[in-house]
Amino acid sequence: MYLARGSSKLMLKPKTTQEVSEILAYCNSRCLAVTPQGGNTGLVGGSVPVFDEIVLSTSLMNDIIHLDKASGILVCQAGCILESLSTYLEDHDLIMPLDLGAKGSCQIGGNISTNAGGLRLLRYGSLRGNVLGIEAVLADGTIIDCLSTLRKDNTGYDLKNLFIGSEGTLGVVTAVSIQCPPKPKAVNLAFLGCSSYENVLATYSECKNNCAEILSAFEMMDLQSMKFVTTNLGLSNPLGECPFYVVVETSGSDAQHDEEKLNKFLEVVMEQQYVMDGTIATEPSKIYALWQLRERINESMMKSGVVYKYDISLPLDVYYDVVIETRQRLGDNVLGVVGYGHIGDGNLHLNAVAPTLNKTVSDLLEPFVYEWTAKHKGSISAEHGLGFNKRNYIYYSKSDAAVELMALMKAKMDPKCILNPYKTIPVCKPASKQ
Ligand code: 2HG
Ligand code: ZN
Repeated sequence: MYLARGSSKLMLKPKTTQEVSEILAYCNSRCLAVTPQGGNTGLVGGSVPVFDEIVLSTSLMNDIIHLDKASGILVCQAGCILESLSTYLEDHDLIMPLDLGAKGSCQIGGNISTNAGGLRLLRYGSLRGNVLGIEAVLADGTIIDCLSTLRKDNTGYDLKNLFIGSEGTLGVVTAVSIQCPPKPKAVNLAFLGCSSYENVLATYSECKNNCAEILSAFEMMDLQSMKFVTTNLGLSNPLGECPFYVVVETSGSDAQHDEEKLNKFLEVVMEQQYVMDGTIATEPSKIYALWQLRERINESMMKSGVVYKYDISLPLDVYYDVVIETRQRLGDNVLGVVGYGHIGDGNLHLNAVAPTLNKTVSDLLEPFVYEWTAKHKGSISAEHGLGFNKRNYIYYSKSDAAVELMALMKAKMDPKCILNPYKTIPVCKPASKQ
């Protein structure tokens, strides 16, 4: 559901950090609001100019600055497209520590500004661990050079973490240094069908028992998700109809060793009847085709109308209950309620699909989903951020004191509130509009 539609009249496309600095210094002096924009692939309206904000696009800032092949540390400008970085690194036997469905157009600066999660977080951890340094420009044009390429640096406050995940509200990320893991020599994928959510969890436990050190992704999608990708995108389901599907990816350095481990795991889960059907892929084209089923769920639902999107973290024992309850609550008011996500990270994508925007549906969903999530000690935004659409719900996941401290930091770093106003922090207006 896209609640944020932009109406900016001006987009600036700087090429250098110096140009970003000059733009912001000017805008700050004139109280002109600015919305930083990368690939504009976010799902919470974080890169949308809500009123007449000037769009500051990083799309021309796409130079690779340096790669240290021995350490795998890459330094590049913020506008590099994630997939282009992956392609570049592959030639050096390295990979990016993150991978997302939007890789073809999202930019690394946007990934960092939103602390994007994605499909590899289970293996490599969040960007907060992989990003070693950041260069950012503050609202008044000051350039903060924290572009360290060191794995260890305990001097003072870790300022780079202020810019990671703050959605361009504290500064514009202009360059980044990131630790890139070696490219795995062997990748295997198992696409499995389970008869119940309990069996999905049992499969996950067995997978960790048997494949822990080679496990690179463990994703879940329910039958409703499968129906959307097959019906709306024409993708084919390699298995029979199962209530749940899981994607298990292993990445290692020894094909034979990895296959043995995966086979052992599959033997156990089939024998225990945790898994009712499955297929394995080692061929890159088959792996790609199977990943499409999971990666394109978001796109498939949009073809049916309006999608009400929730991206929540939950303890695994209640992870899928919210889908069942939401489905019961919405009944025939919607075309479907879909649950899928990065189950290995406790991150569920709960989506409700309706033919058009509908107040009855919105009222049934909110605050229900947020209250449910808070009651079960989850987060109302696991990986997509708050942006414009979710900023007012921050209180379901953070205390008043924490939000107050965030607002103080925002006020200190951007006193005129020119940087990405109306995003992340509840009620944040540019000085010119107050
Ligand atoms: C994914 O994991 C993305 O596919 C999109 O984060 C999630 O559609 C969504 O809500
Ligand atoms: Zn996701």
